[in-house]
Amino acid sequence: MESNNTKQKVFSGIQPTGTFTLGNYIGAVRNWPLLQDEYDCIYSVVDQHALTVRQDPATLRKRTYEAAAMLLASGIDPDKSLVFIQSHNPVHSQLSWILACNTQFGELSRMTQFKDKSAKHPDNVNGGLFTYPVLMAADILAYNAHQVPVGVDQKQHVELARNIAQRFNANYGETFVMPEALIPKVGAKIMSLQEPTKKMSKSDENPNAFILLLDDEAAIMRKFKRAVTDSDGVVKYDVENKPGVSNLMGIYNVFTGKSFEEIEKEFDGAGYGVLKEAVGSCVYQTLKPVQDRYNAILSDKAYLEKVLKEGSEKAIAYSQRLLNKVYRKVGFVQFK
Ligand code: ATP
Ligand code: LTN
Repeated sequence: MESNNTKQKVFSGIQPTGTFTLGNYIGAVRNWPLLQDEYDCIYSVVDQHALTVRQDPATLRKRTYEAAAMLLASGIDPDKSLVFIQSHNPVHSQLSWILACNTQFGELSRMTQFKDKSAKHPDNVNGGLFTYPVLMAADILAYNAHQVPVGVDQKQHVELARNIAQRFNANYGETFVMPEALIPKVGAKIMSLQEPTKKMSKSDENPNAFILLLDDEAAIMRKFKRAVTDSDGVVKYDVENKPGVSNLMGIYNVFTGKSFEEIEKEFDGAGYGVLKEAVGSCVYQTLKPVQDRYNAILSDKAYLEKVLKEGSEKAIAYSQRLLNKVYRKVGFVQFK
């Protein structure tokens, strides 16, 4: 990433809370490499965000490397984009404090992810979980990112980042670019294979509910075979009345490029078993090369560490300048 060119910036992050799911891939990660020619892209493994839920330290460390390897395996090219670990750049937390002082308690209380996660972990409703979206706003605003490619569940957080940026700009003068959520037209919310009205999530207790990017062929085929559909046996795209079948069709559409009409025709009279097998097989075909690249990258720790080091050095240099500007604007005495 060259800091002196005029390309707009893209920022996105993913938590190292487990192996990525097909939902993470379709809704977010798969789209990230597609932006690297048009934009200066900055992608981060957001380990600080992961800490809002209790983590085993050794597992978190391992998953952080794995997440970085998966980003590279998915097509992010470190010669074009920055890939780094969030905690390696202190600017995120430094900016986060300033932004927190410009965010209202009421705004944070309205965040649905906070409500969901505090209901899920009632014994650990910590301050970090509450201020999570402020750190996310800092991630985005620290690079003056124009576009933030995410799944639809993160739209509310990006909107909050916009509100914070707008408020700061109004109080202190033009400082931050107004970021926009870049949400894919299809696949912005891949549903659980077991409860198709719920988002597919890597932290689901039922492993049949999600496809992991590292699942082998047998696991992929088995999970699709067991996917919950309905009883009328007609392959038709109707999210409201046929959420399970529509979810499978959405996945098939993303990987084959076939329209819903074409898919309906292809499986006319065939029944769900045939559809499930076709979906499983195209998912496996797509994931196999990603898995192979992932294994190669993960086994070359020196390469991975080099990429992450270079990524964080550039990320620090870029965001530090913005932080200096923010410090000046709010009235902090310059450190000499
Ligand atoms: P967790 O289950 O630990 O809360 P998660 O699976 O929701 O995690 P995140 O790390 O929070 O994953 O999300 C990374 C990116 O993947 C975000 O941009 C998010 O919008 C996207 N994403 C997550 N789940 C889905 C899904 N089911 N469909 C589409 N996009 C998704
Ligand atoms: N909150 C996001 C992860 C995330 C992110 C970001 C996404 C942290 N910081 C900045 C986009 C931009 C999530 O839970 N998926």
